Amino acid sequence: MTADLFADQTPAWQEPICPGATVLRGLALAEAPAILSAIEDITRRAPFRQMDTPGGFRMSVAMSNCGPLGWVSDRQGYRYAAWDPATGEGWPEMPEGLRALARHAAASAGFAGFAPDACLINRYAAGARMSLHQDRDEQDLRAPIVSISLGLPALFLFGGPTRKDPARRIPLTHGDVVVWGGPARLHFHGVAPLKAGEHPATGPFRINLTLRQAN
Ligand code: MD6
Ligand code: FE
Repeated sequence: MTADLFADQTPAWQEPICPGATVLRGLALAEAPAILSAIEDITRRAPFRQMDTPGGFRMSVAMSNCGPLGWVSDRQGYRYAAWDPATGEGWPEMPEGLRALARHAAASAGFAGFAPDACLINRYAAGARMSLHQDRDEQDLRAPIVSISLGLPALFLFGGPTRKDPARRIPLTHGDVVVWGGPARLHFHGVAPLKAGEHPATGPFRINLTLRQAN
């Protein structure tokens, strides 16, 4: 056998969800300890907080950000902001290793040249969930989103271009990365309520980072 026989095949650790969306199993595993330690520094300066939706609900997921821009939500709406509304300070810097990992993940999934300027950090405790939504607050929808899962496992709900499209349930575990773009960029997605548990790296939490090119 020669390697050429497999040249057009996707490696087993890359699982296509649909055109434009791919799970990269374990791609962040080696860097998970460094990422988690960076998140401790980041969230000392920009603490996790539960934001309010424009509709007046408090989100069950606690959030922070790093990078030039951060995603925020309040009664006024969803947007990207250069300052943390909780502290009035700029968001902590995006770690170079995280930026490089996201760029590598995007390229592996077919999106070369990804240059994230925002990283949303989500922390799920038992019962926390994210209802089906589209990511559409970014300027240039040609850029993909790179999503890194750490800690407790979760069920990622992946639908289609309209809210009523049936959603697939994709288990994501520690170190998995999802890349989302092209024809899937505006597909509805969410996260099922987190099951209680204990993970050696994150204790009772799931941490998800989504890196975006927001501006
Ligand atoms: C989460 N993720 O996994 C929430 N959005 O905690 C997202 O909302 C998301 O994982 C766009 C692309 C990938 C994602
Ligand atoms: Fe999203």
